[in-house]
Amino acid sequence: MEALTDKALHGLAAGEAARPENPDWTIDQGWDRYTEAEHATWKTLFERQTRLLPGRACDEFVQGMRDLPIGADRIPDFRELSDVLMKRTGWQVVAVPGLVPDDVFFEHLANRRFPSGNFIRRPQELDYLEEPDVFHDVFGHVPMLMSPAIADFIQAYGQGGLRAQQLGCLPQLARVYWYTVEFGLLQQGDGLRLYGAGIASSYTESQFCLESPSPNRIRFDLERVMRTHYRIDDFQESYFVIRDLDELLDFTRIDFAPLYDAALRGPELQPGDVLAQDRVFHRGDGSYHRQQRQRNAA
Ligand code: HBI
Ligand code: FE
Repeated sequence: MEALTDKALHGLAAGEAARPENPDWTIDQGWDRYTEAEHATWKTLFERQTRLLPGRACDEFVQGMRDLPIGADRIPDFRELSDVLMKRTGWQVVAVPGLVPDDVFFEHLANRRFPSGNFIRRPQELDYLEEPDVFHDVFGHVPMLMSPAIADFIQAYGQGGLRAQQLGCLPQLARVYWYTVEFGLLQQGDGLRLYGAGIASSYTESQFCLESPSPNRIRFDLERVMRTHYRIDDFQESYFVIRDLDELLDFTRIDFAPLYDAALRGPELQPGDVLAQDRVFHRGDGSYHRQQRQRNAA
């Protein structure tokens, strides 16, 4: 009974019948079809998130946002975003209905096309949804695609993803994406800042990731991150910190295959684990997730 679950499903989650005609899963954004209510939802999200980002988002994010045609009043038009992105880093934004199959996702990224959900979340789910909508994809990801380092890194992830699938190491590579592009922190002159799209587009987690005493903040190490499970249902228990965005460029040059071997040999780590060899910026007290576990047990 659909009414009982009250879940709107998109993309891959909506089932085979919802699969678009195009084999690459792209659709028309349908910009003219957004309703006033949908533009208003965008505005609510945009305004409250924009207030939070000074002092939290890294300089590249703020600058990217400033240089793009992204504002409060309307959901951005992907054609206008692509015009600006193309000139800066050679990327485009293409519309998809939501999550797409892994190989389709990688193929787009390898060709510098960023697949963005065209739908927007409903007012009753402003704070959390698992599916990537236009607010997460455009507000969270597109400003960072103005950075040459991230632009090259995400393309390399797409190329690496196709290879990792063949090698059977997709989980290991997906963790790298998760702990960088989605939930990454970096060191800036004046302290830690966020650059990951999952946190940049989240009202609650953009505060939690930097200010809560609960999560670990640990210096990024590629092989270590490849072994670390992540959470998709709640705030992260650990965030990984890179020195600056150029550090990501190192990973576009290396051969991942030997690293996969090392990662597969080492033990799998739980999201909250801290190791003796970790360089720890902040050792989390774990209070938030402990409370969550108690609540779930009650
Ligand atoms: N599809 N639209 C979309 N967005 C994603 O972030 C995405 C996806 N399909 C697969 C996927 N991510 C990941 O699970 C891969 O990065 C492994
Ligand atoms: Fe994302």
